[in-house]
Order: sequence, then structure tokens, then C-alpha cells
Amino acid sequence: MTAPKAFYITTAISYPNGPPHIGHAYEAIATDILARFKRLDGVDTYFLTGVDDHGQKMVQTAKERGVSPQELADEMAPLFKKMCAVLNISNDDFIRTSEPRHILAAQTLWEKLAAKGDIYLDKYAGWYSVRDEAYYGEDELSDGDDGKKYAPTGTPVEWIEEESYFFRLSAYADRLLELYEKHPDFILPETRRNEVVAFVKRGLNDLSISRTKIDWGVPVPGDPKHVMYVWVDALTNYITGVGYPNVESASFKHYWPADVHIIGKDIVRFHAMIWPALLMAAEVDLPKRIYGHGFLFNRGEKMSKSVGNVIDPFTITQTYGVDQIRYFFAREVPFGQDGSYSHETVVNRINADLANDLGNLAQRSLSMIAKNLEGKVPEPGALTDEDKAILDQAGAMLDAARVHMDGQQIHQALGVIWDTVAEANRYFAGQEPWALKKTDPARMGTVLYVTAEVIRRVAILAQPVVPSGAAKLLDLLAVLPEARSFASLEDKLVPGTALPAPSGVFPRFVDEEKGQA
Ligand code: ME8
Repeated sequence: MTAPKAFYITTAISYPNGPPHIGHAYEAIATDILARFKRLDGVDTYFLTGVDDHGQKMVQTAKERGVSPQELADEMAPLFKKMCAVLNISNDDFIRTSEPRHILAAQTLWEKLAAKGDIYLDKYAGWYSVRDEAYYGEDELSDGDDGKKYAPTGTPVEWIEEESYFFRLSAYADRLLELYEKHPDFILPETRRNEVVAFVKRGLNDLSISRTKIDWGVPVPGDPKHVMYVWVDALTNYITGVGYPNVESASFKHYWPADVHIIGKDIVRFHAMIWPALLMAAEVDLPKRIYGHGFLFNRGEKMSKSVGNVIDPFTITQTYGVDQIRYFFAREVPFGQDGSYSHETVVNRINADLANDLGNLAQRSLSMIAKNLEGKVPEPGALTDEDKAILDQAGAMLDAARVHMDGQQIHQALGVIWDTVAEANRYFAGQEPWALKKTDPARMGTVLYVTAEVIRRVAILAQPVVPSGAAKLLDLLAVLPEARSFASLEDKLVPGTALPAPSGVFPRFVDEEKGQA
């Protein structure tokens, strides 16, 4: 089997109509772990994230705040970039849909669809609030005492009809069903796939793709009183990011089609139906996978600004630490399912898995090397069955983690690594190297060697999830920067190598109020 030439992964582009929330952070972290894993596995990886500057939500919030949509986007987009920096996200690019490169891409795509005969002019009708410059669904409205209908924002709505361009989505239903049939893992997890298949089987309506009542968006080529409406604009970001419309560019040829679009479950349908249909119409290759992750809740409750239970990614990383939050989300929430966030569960993960199991094992074994073996990697003697068993387990981690990561089962890949950590703790406790110090110092050296070697392999594989802590562990083991990729799992610690003085890597979280964890 030859290695894939490249790996292209994206997040959704977030609406910058407010600061980033924990859902945005969650998606960025998960995608980053997948991207870092591929890079460390020697695959040329490209990771795109960004913001969706256009759309009705932006117009509405800007109006409420008395600024223009562009001003709102310009104020918030840097916070999304900052979130990426703070969370140690390794994105290669950050796209904004109001950038000229994207406007060109979206307009070119539109022209391709129009040339194909897949765009036509008709009328769109709906409940519209002039004050909000927004349409609302019937189910969002309430009846006023005055007989009028009102939007959730309290503004009156009226039934209006406007001219709109439509995309012939209905014509693609059969080809979409064929796609889902031929590529059963195009949409994952499977529950999401089943929902989409059932939806498309019921038949598709054509899609309204322009507005004249809103003037914030990409102008429709040849008819600038229309702007593109939502999905044609937003979805196109994924090809803009690798150079579309220049399909001959090195980056487009190298990275497109995307290997996986990581998105939340609420927008799976758009990605799994509209996006491939648009690409089929434009004769562009289809992405290989759409993965819909679950939603995060605060103690099981939906987060909302009005309830006041929205969790700020900047605050929680300050409170608990960046690696800690990354680890918590990746390990605690089975990827694809909904997850819940609470102080207790975060602290438990930090203290049990990071501080105790991994941090303590490293601290105890490396301190013994520092104290008893002049801080040098010991020379191992003959290996016992126990030594071989734990080394074998550590040696088998990569293959298992790869399978899980290729299916975006991040929590399972981490499960494989932390199972080894748990086993290494049992090994260390069972071998009692502290007792061997007097009775059999050579055997103590072997046990410490084996433990340190297992920690080396764990740290290399833990880099995608806890990049800072793993780097620190590898520093403590004097592993050179060029010997930290997955290919270097084949190496071994070299006896006699001088190690730096050990220091703690994953501190325990101590509750200030209680004075204890
Ligand atoms: O939907 N938990 O933007 P967005 C987990 N601009 N994920 C969540 C979440 C939560 N509580 N809330 C939102 C948009 N998300 C469009 C996307 S893509 C071409 C256009 C996820 O800011 C959500 O599912 O509302 C989506 O994947 C991402 O955050 C951005 O959401």
C-alpha cells in the first residue's frame, strides 16, 4: 500500500456574530487532533478553518448592535483567530468569506452552475422582518395582540415574495443516493447518514440561493441586485482554501478533494446534500467524507446567551490549561455523540488521567533515574515476560490508533494510548523498582528503562492531543525534535543518554474554594 499523497481537513466556518463559544472550540480541537495525527504520521496535511462573514445572522446581530455587518465581522473574526492560537490549533490557513479570493471562487462556481443550466430565476416567499432584514420560519413566530405576527426578536414580520435564483437541487437526488450507496462512509457517523438518506429519498426541492432584500453577501455575477444566499457562498470556502478557481494550481491539485469536512450535526444535511450536488454540477471532485460531530451541553443543558450558561473557551483554558481542555473534550466525548461539560468531569479527567496516570508515572520513574542512575538512561538487562508484554503493548498502539483516527474515533484512539498508560502503571507498581534498588540494582535499571521507553512512545502518540505536555515529556527524555514523528516510534531510548532534571508535566487541579481536588 502506498501512503496517501496528502490529507486535507476542514472545520465548518463559524458565524462571527459574537465571540467564539465552546462548540466552536470543540470542533477546532477535534479537527486539530486529526490533522496533527496525520502530520506526525508522515502525511502532507492541510488544515483549513475560518469564519462565515456573510448571512442573515450577521445582518441581524449587526443591526441590533448598531454597526454594519462588515464592522461586526471585522470585530469578531480576530477573536476566532485568537481562539485558534490560544487552543494551539495548527491550522494552515484561516479563511474569511468576505475576502476577494473567496468572492472570486463563489462567483466562478455560480457561473459554472449557470452555464450548466442548473440555476433559474423564480420567486421566494416567506415571513420577513424589515427591521431585522431577515426571514423567519413559521415555527419561530408568535402572534401579537394586534393580529400581526412577530419574530423572536420582537419585530413584526410580513409575508413577502421576492425574486430569487434557484439551484436545481431536485435534479441531483438520484445521483446523491447513488453516492451514499456506493460510498457508505461518505457521511459519518452512520446515524447521520441514515437521516440524510431518508431525507433525500423523500425527494428534494430546488434551493433558493439568492436574495434581493439583503445586500450583505457575494454579488450574483451579472445581476448585482442579488447576493448569494448562505450555502453556495459558505460551502465554497472549502475549495477557495486550496486555490479554486485555479484548478490547475499546485495546491488544488495536491489537496482537493478534501479527505474530511468536520462539522456539527446541525449542518450535516447541507454538507451531505447541497455541497456534493453543487460540486457535481460544477464538475469538481467530491470530498471523501462529511463527519458530523455531536453538540456540547453545559451539565446536559443547551447553552444559550439568554440562559447565561454559555462557556467561554478563553476562560476555561485559563482555568484548566490548554492541553487539559483539549484532552478532556477528546477523551470524554465519544466523537460523533453529544457531550456534556461540567467542572467535576473536567477536574476528574485532569487529575486521574493526566496528573496521576501519566504525569505521576513519568515523575516517579524519571526521579528514580535522576537520583539513582546519575540521570542517565539505564542499560537494560535481559527482558522478562512482563517487560516484553508492556513494550509490546506500547509497540502496538500506532496501528490501533491509526484505524480509530481514520474513522475519526478520536476517543478510541486515546483509549488505546491511555490503556497502555494504565498498564504501565500496573507494571511499575508490580515490579517495585524502589525495592529493587537494594536487592537488584541492575534489575531496577531494566524496569526504569522499560518504563521510560513506554513513556517515550506514549508521549509521541499523545502529541496530537496534548502538544505542550507531550513535548515536555519528550524533552525530559532527551528525545530530539527530529525524533518525535510516528516513524520514530521504531527507535529506542539510547542507554547512557543524559536526561535533564525531571519536573512535573501535568499538575493536579486543586479547587481553590475547597483547597483540594
Ligand atoms: O453553522 N456544540 O456556523 P456556526 C458543538 N456558518 N458544536 C457546535 C455547537 C455546540 N453547542 N454549536 C455550534 C454555521 N456548533 C455556518 C457553517 S460551513 C460551510 C457554514 C458547531 O457558527 C456547528 O455545528 O453556527 C458548526 O459545525 C460550527 O460549530 C459553526 O457553527
